[in-house]
Amino acid sequence: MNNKTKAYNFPYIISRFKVGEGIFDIAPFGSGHINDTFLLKSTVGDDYLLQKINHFVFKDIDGLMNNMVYVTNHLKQKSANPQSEVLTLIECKNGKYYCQDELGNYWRMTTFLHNTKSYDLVTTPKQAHQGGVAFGRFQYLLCDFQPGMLVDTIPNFLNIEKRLNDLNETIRADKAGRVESVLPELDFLQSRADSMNEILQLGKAGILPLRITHNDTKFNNILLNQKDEIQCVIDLDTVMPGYVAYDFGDAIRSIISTATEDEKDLAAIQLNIPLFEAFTKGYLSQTVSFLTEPEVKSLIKGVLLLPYMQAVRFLTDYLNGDVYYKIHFTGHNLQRTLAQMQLLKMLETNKEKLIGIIESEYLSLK
Ligand code: ADP
Ligand code: GN1
Ligand code: MG
Repeated sequence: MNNKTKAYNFPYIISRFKVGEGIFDIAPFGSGHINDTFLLKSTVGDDYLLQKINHFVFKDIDGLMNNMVYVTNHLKQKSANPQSEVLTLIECKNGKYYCQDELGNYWRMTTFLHNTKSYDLVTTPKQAHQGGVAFGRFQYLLCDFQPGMLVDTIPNFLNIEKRLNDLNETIRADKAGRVESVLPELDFLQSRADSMNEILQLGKAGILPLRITHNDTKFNNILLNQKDEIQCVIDLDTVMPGYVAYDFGDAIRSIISTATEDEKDLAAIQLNIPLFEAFTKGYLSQTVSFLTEPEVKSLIKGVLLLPYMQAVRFLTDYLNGDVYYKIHFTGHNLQRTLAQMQLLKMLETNKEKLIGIIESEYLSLK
């Protein structure tokens, strides 16, 4: 056991779930920034994934878990292989799908999907194409879902106006005394603030419809099988009403870059255009039947907005003293900010080329 696993009373936590009397090896798992994830490897039976849900980030755990139950049930009804293609929540002895430990932490468990991989960095067009199919199909399958069933697990999660207001408040408070050191970055973000409002405005004007979207389509939120084919969309914490361009843009943010989201060497952040093409082809193959023309036109806006919004969020957290995202060293959130800004610059330079790719893929499928 390392320090992280020693911190919790796992025998008690596991005993709250309907998983039988197994003996488990427990180890931290994955590279998510929000929840604490552990692999429970059984010496005798099934393996599970146990997660401590970040209660600082998700204030309404009951609402969050109800969303997850509704969404997974809906997806399972439509799947030929519901056990392996959709997350399976394990029920607790209290009849709910989450429980609390003696410290007040919230826990949930899913079956562990074997022989799957998630990637922090995409390297092949096949992976990118499968990512496009995965997130496009996810939106398609949720097209007929009753939006009123879902709560907003984080209100205004991808609302850029709100994110910029938060940044401005954080600058005023300057809790960590770091504002002086990031003035050029603040100028960079401020100079683009107006143009980043377009999706919100089109939404408010009724031109872009709200749909059920994933809202956290970083590539490591899908599991691919050993052949690098899509198996399962995971991390369903933020599935709620949103604009399709958000999902498209956040996936591209994590796919098109030749470096990871926190790359220190900014020169290493280049665009891998074939991966953009492959993702776009996969995504449109699943969504062309329902996307409106304004939505297709909005995709490029999402491609620019999501790295921008991520830079705003990382910088806000840096200025707040690193209270939201997990960090691995002092300055990690600033390094992430700089990498997202660099990616945005590259995307701005190549915007017309990317628009051309979206248009020609769309026309070829329509
Ligand atoms: P976070 O909110 O912290 O990002 P995730 O739900 O994305 O948490 O899980 C973190 C990582 O754990 C994922 O990137 C993936 O590698 C792995 N993972 C999550 N669920 C499963 C599962 N059911 N089976 C196998 N691996 C999983
Ligand atoms: C967080 O949980 P994870 O690591 O998949 C964050 C996303 C960010 C992402 C940046 C609930 O996602 O919004 O885009 O980090 N999730 C939440 O890597 O804030
Ligand atoms: Mg995740």
